[in-house]
Amino acid sequence: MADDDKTKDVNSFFAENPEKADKEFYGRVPNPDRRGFLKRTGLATMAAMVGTSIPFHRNMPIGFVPAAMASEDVLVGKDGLTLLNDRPVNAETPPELLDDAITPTSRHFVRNNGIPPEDVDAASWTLTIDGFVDTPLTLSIADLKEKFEVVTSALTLECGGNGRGFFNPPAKGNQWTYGAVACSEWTGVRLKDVLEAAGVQSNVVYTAHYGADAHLSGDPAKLPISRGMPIAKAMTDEILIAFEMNGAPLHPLNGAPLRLVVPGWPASTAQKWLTRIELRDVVHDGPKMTGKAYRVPNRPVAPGEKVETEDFVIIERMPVKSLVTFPANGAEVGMETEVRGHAWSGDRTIEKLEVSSDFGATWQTAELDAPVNSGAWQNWRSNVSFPQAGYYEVWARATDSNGEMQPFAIDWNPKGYLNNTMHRVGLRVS
Ligand SMILES: Nc1nc2c(c(=O)[nH]1)N[C@H]1C(S)=C(S)[C@@H](COP(=O)(O)O)O[C@H]1N2
Ligand SMILES: [Mo]
Repeated sequence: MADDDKTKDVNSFFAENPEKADKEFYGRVPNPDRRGFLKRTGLATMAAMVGTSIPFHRNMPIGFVPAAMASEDVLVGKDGLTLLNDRPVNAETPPELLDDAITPTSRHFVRNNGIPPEDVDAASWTLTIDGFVDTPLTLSIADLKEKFEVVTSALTLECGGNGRGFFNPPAKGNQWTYGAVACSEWTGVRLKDVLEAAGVQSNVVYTAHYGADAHLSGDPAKLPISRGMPIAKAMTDEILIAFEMNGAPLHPLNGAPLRLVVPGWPASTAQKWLTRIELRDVVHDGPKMTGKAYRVPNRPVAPGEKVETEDFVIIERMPVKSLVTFPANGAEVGMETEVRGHAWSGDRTIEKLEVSSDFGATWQTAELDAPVNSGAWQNWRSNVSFPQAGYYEVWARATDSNGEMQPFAIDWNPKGYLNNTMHRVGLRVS
């Protein structure tokens, strides 16, 4: 790479060819155990990009991208998201920016495990359906639109690790707080229709999903993530192979030009940059399907307890949960205010939403809308009045159609999945 290129965007060099970028900047290939000494040219370039010298540059790990350079470039087209990691890009949405019934694309969270493909061409993109099918299919996006019914629905996607940041003892991984959840309007064809067209053979038990993103190491033989789901789930009506998000082509960070949308299950099943779905006669074993990834212990465990890998089971549905999206945490309000938000529960519906403004002593039932369609979160609102000025917390708790209610305290697990504790919002009343 030419020296003058470096001043443009260090992230794209690391994205395109991480090993080469590391060599250019640090003079050797990445080794997570060792600190790297920036080469003189690399140091000069980084200093120019952050706008001053970097006194502690000797302590920067190899492959390190200063946060000051990272935040702006990597979230083009997103608005107000909090960047948790820039390589891979992980960004969540503050709850008060999730107030819309339908989440705008600019506020849909981003959870990448690898490096997205660049300069994708929707016109030449294809999706292959193979494995145990009667007729393997390779379909363009135009084929999908022509051969199958095109449907639009609002669908909730939540990362299995949403809320991980509140675990104690802490769980490793992105420290998501509240905002790895969204409900955008997706347009596409039903996965079920496409699988039926290929002919699902009787021995099929599981799907395997493949996307076009690259592994962080740059090794083309490695996949960042490839998950799947039981065939019975795959054949449900709500799951889409989507090519539009909120009436426009998908955002590049959300899987353009084609992705799966699997409402109610960990969003890791919703493969982005989708290129292939394989039908298998055994449970899938791709990256992030095995070990402890997207798995929880098969029994309740004490906080901090060590659990053997063989005692972990694959997460299926996401649990009952709600968010307060208005007012924002820390807001000043009058003696009476509307409180509102959303609630959802895997592939169930929400029956009841209650709010408390006296630390859980009493609860009032909120007005709760039906989902706009199956797979969408439900909107709720309630007028809350306060007896006098001071500090209050508004708590929200949802109960689903199976009678399951959100807990007050975290049900701890080693990897920090499925945190569905009540959302609490602090308010100053004057
Ligand atoms: N190809 C691919 N698909 C992927 C991922 C990924 O890293 N690569 N991340 C998964 C995870 S863990 C989540 S939570 C969702 C996030 O979707 P979003 O980034 O559109 O919000 O995408 C899923 N699909
Ligand atoms: Mo995720």
